[in-house]
Amino acid sequence: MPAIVLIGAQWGDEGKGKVTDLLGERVQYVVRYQGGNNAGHTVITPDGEKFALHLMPSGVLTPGCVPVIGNGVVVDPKVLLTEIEGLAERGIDTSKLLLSADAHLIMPHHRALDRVVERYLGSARIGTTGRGIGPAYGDKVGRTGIRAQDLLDTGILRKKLEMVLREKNQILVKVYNRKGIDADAVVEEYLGYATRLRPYIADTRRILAEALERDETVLLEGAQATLLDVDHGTYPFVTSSNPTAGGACVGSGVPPTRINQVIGVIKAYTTRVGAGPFPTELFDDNGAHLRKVGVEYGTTTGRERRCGWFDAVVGRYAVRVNGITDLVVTKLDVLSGLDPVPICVGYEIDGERVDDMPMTQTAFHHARPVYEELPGWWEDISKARTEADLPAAARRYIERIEELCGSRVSVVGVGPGREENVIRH
Ligand code: 2SA
Ligand code: GDP
Ligand code: MG
Repeated sequence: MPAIVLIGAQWGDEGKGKVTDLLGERVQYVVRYQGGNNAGHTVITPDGEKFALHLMPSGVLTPGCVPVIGNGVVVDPKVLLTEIEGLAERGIDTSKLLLSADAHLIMPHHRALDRVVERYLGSARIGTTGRGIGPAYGDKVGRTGIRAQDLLDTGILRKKLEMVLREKNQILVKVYNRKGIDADAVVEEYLGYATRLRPYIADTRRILAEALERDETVLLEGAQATLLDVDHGTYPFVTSSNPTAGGACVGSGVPPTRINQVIGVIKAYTTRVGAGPFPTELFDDNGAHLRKVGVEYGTTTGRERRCGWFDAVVGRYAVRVNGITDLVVTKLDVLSGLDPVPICVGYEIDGERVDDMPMTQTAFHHARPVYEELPGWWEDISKARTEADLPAAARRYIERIEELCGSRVSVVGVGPGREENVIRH
């Protein structure tokens, strides 16, 4: 009966992969509903094996769980096939994967445009992952996209591609002085992928509806995060999809009335990769500590992540916009040895104290954090499994996050491993 949504509450890389994997045994389906291979979800299995998943839902690592790539995802077929092969080589069963016939495909012109537009933007660039995500969603909304189902019909694939390339090649050649893309070569390449992807292409909307009718549990796994949402994030420094809980319905076809839990994954501090405003960003030794101890480097691109203190304004906003019922605070262990630990409780914007996300982008660019200092702790907390195992200062830190964000904290991550958690509720 129930569907559970799991989302990132900040700017991404909160540890969604780990939490999805943790829930794996309680759910029958794990569905990606937006984004593409810009995502990097890390899962470490109990025997210490590390997996970095990009398109494959994190549930693939749980035997018995069906991984689903929903209609809202943009799929680079070559990347998906490489990921399937890589997992199979490591003994993971990928045969149950379902790929929505309505999912849009990332085409060579999307990747080319993503990279060239970023260069053209210069200092105004977004800092995208260069995977073609924005241009693919652009074509989807512009109704010139090519979908997984088009791989099943050579005539349609060729017709659609030729039509879209007539325009995109003009842009690549005339605006950006790049080489045009040859439609014949792309059709040939994609027909090769079609043969291999055909067994996975399915009517996932119907399959999920039937699963819910059978009282099975469906987990809708978000990629990126609330502040990267194209509608609710720090536009234009966002991704081109809707990672927020509302996007889970659109990107999977699961109706809102089926959702009975929204889990928000939030880091005990903040990171951001790519450009855009970040009020609590640190440029000092504390920032270096967070990056080093938290190993804050992009899972997909290897880029250094920007690091800063916990921002409760962002946390409160995420609780509100997603309707979060439970927070999972990850990486509390990374804060050990920092004393005091500041939390941003509000902003000062042009001389005024503000407790909520401001209405305009300009105001957010002017936001200066107002900090409250909490006492730190020095102990290694990675072996803690119950609240009583945590030092008093660490317990207080979590309670303060609950108070400031307005949601209970159900689980606290104290290490990257599946079992490295303090369960509170
Ligand atoms: P895009 O490529 O069009 O989605 O980029 C637009 C913005 O979205 C950000 N973005 C991300 N932020 C955090 N993590 C992401 N996944 C990877 C990871 C990132 C990596 O898990 O570490 O490896 O660099 C992700 N994907 C997109 C991006 O930085 C832009 O700010
Ligand atoms: P995602 O995109 O939200 O799935 O997050 P990423 O996988 O990109 O980045 C999160 C990183 O933090 C990964 O390397 C995880 O293994 C790691 N991680 C997750 N939870 C914890 C935790 O509680 N403590 C520590 N130290 N690392 C964690
Ligand atoms: Mg990530």
